[in-house]
Amino acid sequence: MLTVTNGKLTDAKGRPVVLRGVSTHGIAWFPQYVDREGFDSVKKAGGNVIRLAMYTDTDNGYLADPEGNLEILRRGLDAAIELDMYVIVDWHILSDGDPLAHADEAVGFFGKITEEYGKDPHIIYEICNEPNGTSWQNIRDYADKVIPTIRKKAPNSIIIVGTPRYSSGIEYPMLDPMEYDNIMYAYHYYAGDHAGYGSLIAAVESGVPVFVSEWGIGDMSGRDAALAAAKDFTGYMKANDISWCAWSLCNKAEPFSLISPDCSLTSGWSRDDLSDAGKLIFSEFK
Ligand code: IDC
Repeated sequence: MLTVTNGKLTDAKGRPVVLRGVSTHGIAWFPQYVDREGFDSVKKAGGNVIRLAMYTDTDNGYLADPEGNLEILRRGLDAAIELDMYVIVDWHILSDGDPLAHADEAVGFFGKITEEYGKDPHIIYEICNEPNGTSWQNIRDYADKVIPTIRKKAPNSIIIVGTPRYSSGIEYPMLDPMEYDNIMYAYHYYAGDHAGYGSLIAAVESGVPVFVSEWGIGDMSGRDAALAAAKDFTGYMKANDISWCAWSLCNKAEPFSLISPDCSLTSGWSRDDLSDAGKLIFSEFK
């Protein structure tokens, strides 16, 4: 069972624990990667956490197809549990920038999932991927609805709370933290696209519990610069015991994908099957 001690993720005895792994792409769009064998390949490479990104208000996300999404989500949870990996249930808001917009549905969803899985120590709850165009107060109000719901059946599980500006606003919880135990705040970063991570450094130095639940390797500044920025970022996280998941485990032709677009394998990848982002990220798990 994980816990948060003095701003760090730790085991029950207070020893630091670092999780490193991958985020799926949207589970409804790339369900073939929600796969026990694929997760096992991540584990064999040294990864110990999988994030299941379940979009809410985008295309065939949860709001449009709750049962279809739940089925894929449960498959992913069961696979990760069987492999003894940690697994993040990600309520992936994005186009619905204000988490309050679908707070009732979120309460229903987290109530159901914790009813089914609340006792399992592998599960981490991420309650709002990337709030945007909204305030810290709204995120707080949302958290006050969803966290008590989760706590009924998962009293001590780790809960990750998204921050303003697409989970880059880590200064908000630094200045105005929430009053719950065992919560962490999300910081998201796209190497090569975002200009540094100074606010993360400031937050970590002041003891804010941060989970980098999503980061990726972009290409706005060119490939070499992005890969160099990624290497620097993993080095910083390693030195500071920060847990992370990389976006994303799929072969979609976009810069962050970890699998090469011409590889259709969903597990058992060789190094050549990985994209340049994938090669870097798979070598940083250990
Ligand atoms: C992107 C996917 C892309 C998809 C889009 C949908 O990579 O294929 O079309 O979402 O809106 C985030 C988000 C994450 C994004 C990702 C890359 O959490 O959903 O995925 N990103 O743009 N924040 C920063 C970058």
